[in-house]
Amino acid sequence: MTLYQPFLDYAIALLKERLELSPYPIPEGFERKEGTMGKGKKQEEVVTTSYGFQSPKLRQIRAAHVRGGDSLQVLNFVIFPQPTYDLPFFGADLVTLPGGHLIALDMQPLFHDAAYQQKYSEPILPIFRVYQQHLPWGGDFPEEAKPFFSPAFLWTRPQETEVVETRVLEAFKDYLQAYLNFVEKAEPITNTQRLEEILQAQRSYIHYRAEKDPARGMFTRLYGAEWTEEYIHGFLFDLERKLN
Ligand code: DBV
Repeated sequence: MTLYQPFLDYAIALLKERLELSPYPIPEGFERKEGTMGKGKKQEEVVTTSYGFQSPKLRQIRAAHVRGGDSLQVLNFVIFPQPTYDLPFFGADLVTLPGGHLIALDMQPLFHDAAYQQKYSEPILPIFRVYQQHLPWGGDFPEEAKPFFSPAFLWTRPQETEVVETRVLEAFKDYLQAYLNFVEKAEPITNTQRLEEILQAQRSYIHYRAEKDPARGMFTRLYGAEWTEEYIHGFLFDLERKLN
């Protein structure tokens, strides 16, 4: 069992229980990829597996799971709603590197006005506050990424693996449940101007994430530039291509 497997198992089970789930296509060659990291005795097999689902309100639910031994584990799990809803993105970036753990968990907002925050951030703040007591702010992160996070952004760098296995897992479960409550309640947007704004906000989020993907370096070293760019634009952040 690897560190983030219980997160993935929980998420898939909960999604199946609460949504009308169907598969989301994973382009050929990206379901599973193997490579090696390091040299000599320190060489380590690294396996990346991908998961994709969709539901009537959620355009793409996808996960990338990287397993490369105790000092390289990643679960990047994102939900992209249909752009006919004003729902935020569910974003989890759970990363373990030789230097330690790095946890980002949020309902990433499309807008920052008071009404939007009241609808999609305030209900999460009580959960956020509970976990924040034990999962302190993780410090510096890219200034230009700030517009993409909500006031309930849980950003932390736990020292202990046990904290990831317990509190971070609990936080992940609570955030995902709360997100699915939003999904359940969401009504389609009909105002054409609002629909245009939603699409614009989705595009700019996905463009940013594809452009600045912090995993680009790691994937390029493991699997080469061609595979990596195709994985990023053809699966991880694929909205632009799907609109064409
Ligand atoms: N991050 C991804 C995807 C990953 C992934 C698709 C499949 O968006 C992994 C893999 N994140 C990943 C890795 C690292 C980080 C770091 C491997 C470590 C990079 C390194 O140190 O070599 C949140 N993720 C980070 C960082 C932040 C985030 C702030 C550290 C700072 C940095 O290196 O940029 N999640 C990340 C982010 C957004 C988000 C910037 C923006 C909207 O949702």
